[in-house]
Amino acid sequence: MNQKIALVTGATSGIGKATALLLGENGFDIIACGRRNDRLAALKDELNGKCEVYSLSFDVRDKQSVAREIALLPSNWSKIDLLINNAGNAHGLAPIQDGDLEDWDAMIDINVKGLLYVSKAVMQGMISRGVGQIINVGSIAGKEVYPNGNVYCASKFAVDALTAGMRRDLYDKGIRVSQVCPGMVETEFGLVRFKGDEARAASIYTGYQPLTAEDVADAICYMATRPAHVNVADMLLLSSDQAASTMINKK
Ligand code: NDP
Ligand code: 8X3
Repeated sequence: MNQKIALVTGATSGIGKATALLLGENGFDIIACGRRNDRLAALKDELNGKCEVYSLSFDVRDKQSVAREIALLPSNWSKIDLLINNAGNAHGLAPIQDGDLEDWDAMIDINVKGLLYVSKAVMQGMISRGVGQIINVGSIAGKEVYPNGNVYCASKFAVDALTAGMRRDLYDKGIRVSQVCPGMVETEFGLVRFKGDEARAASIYTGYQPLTAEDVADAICYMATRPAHVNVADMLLLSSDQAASTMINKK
């Protein structure tokens, strides 16, 4: 095994998958998390020969399952050095008065409570060892609210607040806490937000050059490979064609 272990949530797709692949090529063994087992198996195959991979399948909304799966890690996988809290999505894009309660629950339960459940389960070991790093995947949506973004933006503002709060509570315990906040990234995010409507999902990435999942993984890998005395606390990462949430230079 390599020397360091990274647990990546949402490793079955998009930013999480790209991050698991890149960290796996840069000195980390990977605990890959997600609900889709076929994709976890495919990721393990892709990383074969580059690093060791342990797959964990759970829904981050299920606090018992999160705690159990992480507590039951074999001893050679239990000393997690790096946690990437990436699992999350937007569900819907509607004015607040038309919002769907199921969508609201999903965004709060996955993006906020799920991040908390996973962090709680992982940070105990980091605290007892006096070392660790947690990188949360926030968003430009956690820096500025855009029309119809209401609850998704609130969930990412919560990630922004939790990142700051976790850093304040954990910095004197040897744990670096930070966040990367991407703008538009072409992943399955649009498909999830628009409930499988491929044309609508594609439309948010056309006419300009969005970020790729690999661009965000590159930023995360940079943050994760700084010397121990350096914490890249907060990184806003935008496509050069994007200046703000609602400012995209479409040609
Ligand atoms: P994807 O839809 O491609 O990936 C989402 C990942 O989250 C999947 O691996 C999915 O795995 C996992 N996930 C979703 N719900 C759950 C759940 N209930 N339990 C466990 N895992 C879950 O989107 P992105 O890669 O774009 O999104 C990753 C993160 O980046 C999110 O936090 C998102 O908010 C953030 N982000 C995305 C941006 C973008 O424009 N794409 C911009 C800024 C931030 P599975 O379904 O297998 O469980
Ligand atoms: C994803 C970016 O602008 O679609 O967090 O909310 S945005």
